[in-house]
Amino acid sequence: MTHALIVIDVQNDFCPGGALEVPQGDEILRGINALMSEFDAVVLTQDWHPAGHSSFASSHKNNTPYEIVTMPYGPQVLWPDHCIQGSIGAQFHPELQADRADLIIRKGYNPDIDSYSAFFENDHRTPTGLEGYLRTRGIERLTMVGLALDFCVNFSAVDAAKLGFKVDVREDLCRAIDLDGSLAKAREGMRAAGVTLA
Ligand code: VGL
Ligand code: ZN
Repeated sequence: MTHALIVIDVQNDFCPGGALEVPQGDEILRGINALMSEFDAVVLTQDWHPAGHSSFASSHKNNTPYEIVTMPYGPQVLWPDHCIQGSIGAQFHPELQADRADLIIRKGYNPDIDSYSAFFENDHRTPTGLEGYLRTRGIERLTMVGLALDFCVNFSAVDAAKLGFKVDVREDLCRAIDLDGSLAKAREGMRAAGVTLA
């Protein structure tokens, strides 16, 4: 079975010292690099927001980071400004072997919709194109690693399973934000969708 490694958002802003740091986000770099040669394909995702993105608390008059607002497409956590297109924070962590990637897929570039998933924006309908790429390459099985386990890895894994891919999440090569129980909820949702947590 053709098997791809999907590396989610291993970018400076999600690592210690970054704008939206995920605790111990940099601990997974060596393990991810070591895994790359075992796969038929390696895909990296890159959170890639325009300045003033609607998911930033700074774009809303009366809100602060980590509050939840209702957007036309549903609830949305408001984040500190992060992964702004072209910024250092949006670059992959310098120790990630990004040269090994067959494809880099960017997401979150639509100013009005966030995109946690590598497959669909947060309206759960607008595709990023990743499904077509994987299918045309004959890829049926995905292993996911990266940041953050309870947001972008979670949404990507659930969407992939719903699309019919066989999905493993290597929890040891992920780190979580864990906002108000989001990690426990994410684990539950991934299991319910048929994702294997290893
Ligand atoms: C992410 C929050 C906002 C992630 C991206 O990569 O998990 N989280 N943007
Ligand atoms: Zn983001």
